Amino acid sequence: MNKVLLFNPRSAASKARIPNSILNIAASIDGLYSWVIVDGNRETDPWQKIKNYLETGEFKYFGVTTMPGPQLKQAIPYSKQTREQFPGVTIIWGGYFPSNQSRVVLTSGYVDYVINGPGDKCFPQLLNALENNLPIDSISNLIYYKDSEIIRTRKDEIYDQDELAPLPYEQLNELYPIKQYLGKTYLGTRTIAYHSSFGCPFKCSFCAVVPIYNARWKGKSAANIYKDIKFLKDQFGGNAIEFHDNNFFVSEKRTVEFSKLIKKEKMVWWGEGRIDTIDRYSDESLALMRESGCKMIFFGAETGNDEILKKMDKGGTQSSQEIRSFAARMAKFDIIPEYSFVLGTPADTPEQVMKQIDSDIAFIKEIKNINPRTEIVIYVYSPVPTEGSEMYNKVLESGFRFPEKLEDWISPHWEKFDLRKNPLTPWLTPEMIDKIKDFETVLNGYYPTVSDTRLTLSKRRIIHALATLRYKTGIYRKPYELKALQILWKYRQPELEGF
Ligand code: B12
Ligand code: SF4
Repeated sequence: MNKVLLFNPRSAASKARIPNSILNIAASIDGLYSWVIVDGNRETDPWQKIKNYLETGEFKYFGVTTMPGPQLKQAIPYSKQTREQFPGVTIIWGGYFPSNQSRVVLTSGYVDYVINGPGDKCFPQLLNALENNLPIDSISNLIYYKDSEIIRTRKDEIYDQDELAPLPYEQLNELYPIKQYLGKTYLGTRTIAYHSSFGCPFKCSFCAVVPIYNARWKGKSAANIYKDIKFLKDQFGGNAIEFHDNNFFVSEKRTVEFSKLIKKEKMVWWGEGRIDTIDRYSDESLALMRESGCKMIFFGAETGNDEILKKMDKGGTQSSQEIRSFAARMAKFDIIPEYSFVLGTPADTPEQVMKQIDSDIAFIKEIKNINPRTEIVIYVYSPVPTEGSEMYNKVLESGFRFPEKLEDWISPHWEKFDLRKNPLTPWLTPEMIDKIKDFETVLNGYYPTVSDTRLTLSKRRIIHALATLRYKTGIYRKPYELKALQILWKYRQPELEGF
């Protein structure tokens, strides 16, 4: 039987996390096919390792997961080299990038199939069809080229998460000791990365989750999450959890059940949620969550402008007023709200864009006044192709286009665009980007993030004092003195590196 080589390209400069995307895919074929994982986060020369495996002649399938950004820097050249040096190997890509950018991926000539969204059923079915020369057009969640036409097969509903195969942690541990995946973070000394649900019930117009899951969400039961976490705690010493779900908190019932189970384990945990969803939780639920170890929650606050919130199609009830009052409510329960904002959204005139940036800066400062422990994460708006939305049409009208060749995604300026740090969006002038960045530097100086465990109290005091005048007077321009300190102290940015 032909073997399967699964590859997780490097995604983080340090702190490798459990590679959940590729591990889920390994689970889907475990017991059916022999597989190995090459984790780019754990290899100094992943290509050499891939090549060694392929040279055995035993591997016929090369499966690659990739999100936009730095993972493409290995996904693209290694797939290309595989095609050139091992033309008999079938190359299959999955994950957020190929699902949302399938055309550019398939026209590269070195990716044969794209898995569109969850691969749990589609991947084993595709391998079975290829192994046995069966037709593939009835397999769901697949995108491929046929007679110079892109074929997208039907999309399955999200699967019942409790019915999926268990994650093969033990096999992973043989390839890469799991202990080394449990890194030191703000949450604990051995932090587990766990993904407990797929999709999201909302349809924000800028979000890459929407085209894939179309406002659907399904989560594992609290009992099953607990079972995995307990295993990772007992076997490998995990003592904190970061949930990587797009929206962990959709079901209050599930959150409460999980909190009750995890409480006795004394583990600190973190996840991503919606302000309006969690604001509907009862006081008892919030108190229980905190008691059970929930120390911080990440929220997409996005902006203080109600008009723009509407355009972003946040759905639900999120308003600027709720963003404010919720920051205060979280303080009562001692849960740190980590609010992310998206600055630089398109508008009709440059003056309006700039005015909006100014008003978001003022809003962020207001939130900090209401609850100074609120952690602020700032992104510069960069569009994802959620076709048909008002925002997306505006982006196209402004002349914006995505790259047409796969390799262009790893050119230096597009890479920055992926990181949402320096988008090539026509409505943003360098002056606007500078204003956002300079404010971010001053804000991070005045309120250093608690999630940077390397920043000592004295360093915090020094940078806070240095930033005070700028923060209070609103003179953010060219804060070189703060930038120098941040570089010197390797100030970390949660938006790029996670915890
Ligand atoms: C963890 C994570 C990170 C970590 C990476 C950790 C690691 N693995 O080492 C860090 C913090 C470094 C990171 C950074 C970034 N990330 Co990130 N990240 C995630 C997150 C939260 C979880 C990924 C995960 O493990 N999912 C769990 C698995 C099980 O789900 P999955 O990946 O969807 O896999 C399923 C299918 O997609 C498919 N599949 C996936 N891969 C493959 C491969 C094969 C062969 C097959 C057959 C199928 C298949 O089958 C799987 C099982 O059903 C996702 C959001 C999310 N909830 O998924 C964002 C997400 C993928 N990240 C995103 C982005 C944009 C980034 C950044 C580029 C920018 C940023 N500021 O966030 C940076 C830079 C990336 C980099 N350095 O390369 C976006 C992608 C959006 C888009 N436009 O496509 C997401 C969706 C977050 C979001 N909602 O905006 N990220
Ligand atoms: S709530 Fe979050 S995950 Fe859900 S659609 Fe909006 S941005 Fe995406």
